[in-house]
Amino acid sequence: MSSFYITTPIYYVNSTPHIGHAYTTIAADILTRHHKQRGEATFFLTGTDEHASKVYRVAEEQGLDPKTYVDRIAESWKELPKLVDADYDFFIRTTDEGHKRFVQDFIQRIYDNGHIYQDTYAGLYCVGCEAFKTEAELVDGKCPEHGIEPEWIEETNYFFRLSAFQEQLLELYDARPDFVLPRFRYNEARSFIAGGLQDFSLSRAGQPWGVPLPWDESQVVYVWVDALINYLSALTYAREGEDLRAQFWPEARHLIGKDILRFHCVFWPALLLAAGYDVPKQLFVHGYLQLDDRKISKSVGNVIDPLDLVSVYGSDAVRFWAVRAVSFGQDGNVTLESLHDRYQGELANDLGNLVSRTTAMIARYRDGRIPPAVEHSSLAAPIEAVRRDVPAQLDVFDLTAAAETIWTLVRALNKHVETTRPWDLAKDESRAQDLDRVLYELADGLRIATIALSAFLPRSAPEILGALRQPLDLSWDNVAPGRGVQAGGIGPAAPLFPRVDAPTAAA
Ligand code: ME8
Repeated sequence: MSSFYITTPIYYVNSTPHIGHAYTTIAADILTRHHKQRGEATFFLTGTDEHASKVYRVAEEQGLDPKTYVDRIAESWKELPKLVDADYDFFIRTTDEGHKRFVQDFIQRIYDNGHIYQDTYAGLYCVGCEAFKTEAELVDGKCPEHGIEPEWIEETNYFFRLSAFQEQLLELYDARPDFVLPRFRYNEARSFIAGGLQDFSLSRAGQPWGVPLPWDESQVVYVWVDALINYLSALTYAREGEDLRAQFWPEARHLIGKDILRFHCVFWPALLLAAGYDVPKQLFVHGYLQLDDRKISKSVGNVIDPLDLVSVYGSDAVRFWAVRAVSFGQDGNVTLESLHDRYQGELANDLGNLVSRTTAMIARYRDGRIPPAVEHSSLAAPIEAVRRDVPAQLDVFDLTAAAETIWTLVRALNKHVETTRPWDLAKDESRAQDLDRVLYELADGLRIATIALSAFLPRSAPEILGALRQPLDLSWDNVAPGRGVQAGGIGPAAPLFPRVDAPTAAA
């Protein structure tokens, strides 16, 4: 059985989640559900990054000791996946004992392998990025990502010999052209490596919050190193008494936003090589959700709370909109109007009405029983496209294209209703067979579209299958024509996506 291990970034807990965080979590969940449908053993990891200086500072500002603070706020981060129906397998917190132990072991290995040395460093540190910045990276003296002035830091630290890994990383990139997707991100990472790599400080002195270095407890592990290791540490303690590394490493696919490309595409593989581990299978770097061309972020102050959207439109609609509003991988502007329009136009009208019409016609014209299967469905082409293309598109993380492939089938089904006009066929007894055929094609086509959509719409899909009295077997093998069960007892389905009045409802 093949294995599929996917991760989201572990999010900083210096504030609460916004729609940008939900975005990555939703994408990871859709991919996991889809791979599960293909019969693969899946593992979906998400969690929180708790040892950042900025987390420590927020705790201080609130007059709390950091552990009390992170324990409290971690709860609202655990709500995020639940809110969007992301069915993760493990929620890692970097303050977990199992994680801290593993981090120490991991960097001890790098130390023992001779890739760490002591040096003094002075430079500008952006607490937003939790990284040192060069003058060239600043705009008007500020970090362009966070709009804040970096602080001058001068410390004697332990350094990781990243520069020594340049050749090995280039070889890796050359040998594996799909190591990083999309291609333009691969190129970005590769040219960063080719441009020369600087050693970086792997520890911080004088900061009490973090994982102590095993060989010098006066320093803590640099938060980014601590955080990256989560992808491996989780596998060692997520399931008591089991080491999931045997099954899931190096099968990992890391899903990240473009803000953290270098850490993941350059630092992380180098750290793994230094510690004697295999590098992950693949990284996918997506773009930013923006409002008026500005990244949605806490520091810009233009956040959208996913809770507001889910409470009005439901989690399926938010998930669907997330993959359809912006081509996955690119940056894109999102608006509440676009969510409203997709909800109304695509979910309520295209899909919701199709379910209502199909079930109502089967109820009225055939006493609630799906007619016998037909040999060659008129919808064979769009069905075959779903069966063949959706897995291929999701293999390259093209969630937007996969959703569009399925929607082409949904639209074809609606068109089939309009062109065959079952209500006219029903008036003519001599056309009973034609009506049987159309009703079967609609029910079976809708069943197929629903199974394919179940990764995107995990709440609605079982409802649709239920309305069609079909078994709740989401296996991808069932995405094939003619497998519909000739079920009876079908009545007109209740509306799946009830009317929502104004897009401002969630503002
Ligand atoms: O960087 N559009 O955590 P973080 C799309 N702790 N995605 C967005 C987004 C937006 N506007 N805003 C946030 C960290 N994201 C580190 C990660 S991993 C070892 C450590 C998503 O809380 C996107 O996935 O700043 C981005 O990479 C991530 O949230 C950053 O989350």
